[in-house]
Amino acid sequence: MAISSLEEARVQNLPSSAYYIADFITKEEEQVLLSKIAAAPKPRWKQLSHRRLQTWPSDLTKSNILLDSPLPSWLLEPVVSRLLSYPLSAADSQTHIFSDSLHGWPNHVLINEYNSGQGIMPHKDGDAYHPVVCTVSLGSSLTLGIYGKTEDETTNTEPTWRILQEPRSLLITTDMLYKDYLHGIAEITEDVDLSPTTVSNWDLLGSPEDFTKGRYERSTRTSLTYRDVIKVSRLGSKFGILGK
Ligand SMILES: O=C(O)CCC(=O)C(=O)O
Repeated sequence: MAISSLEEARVQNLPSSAYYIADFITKEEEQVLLSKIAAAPKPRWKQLSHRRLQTWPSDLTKSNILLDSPLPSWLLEPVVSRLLSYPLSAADSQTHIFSDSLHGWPNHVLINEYNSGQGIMPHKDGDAYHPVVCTVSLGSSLTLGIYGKTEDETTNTEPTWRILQEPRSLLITTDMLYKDYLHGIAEITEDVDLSPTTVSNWDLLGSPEDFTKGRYERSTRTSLTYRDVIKVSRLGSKFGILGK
């Protein structure tokens, strides 16, 4: 989707803020990313009970410190340069989504692979990161659930809102949505009850015709989540911070 500022991609009907850009990358770029991910040495994958995970450039230490190391070029181009090229608003062409983060761009990427039926429990991403997550989806669509609070301030067990993420799309979550709400992916093989009233970003979808039956059968979906880790150690390896 060609946009001149992120404001045009803002997801309405959600706590602030989420932005959704369909066709953020091309099919060819999606294939290159999938082949780079597949080519990573096997020990790069961490098998979790309901998904598998690669962490680039490395895991954080127990104190949430990133040992300084650049992201590989295939994770930077084209995703990061394209991401930073979108102004936040048309009125200010100099300010992008990472302008007020400490390092000014993402320094960390988690790659999650979900087979059909797999997902991730509702959670918050916490304060190790600047409160912006940029997610590029590959391979399959699925819905991300956002969990609101009930009147007695407990978290709902069912998602209050759902964001449909198509392959090649970019989703940015930030502000209150990042800090105050849980997000998760249900462990189901098919997303159902999909419609303009039940999907928050329906108006921004690239291929709404794929969902007109109101259902979508999932296949393997891979996500790349880009974040800026706040604490970075340039001396980490020298002084043995790793593992402490
Ligand atoms: O795969 C996704 O889109 C969500 C991943 C996620 O929730 C996380 O890494 O914290």
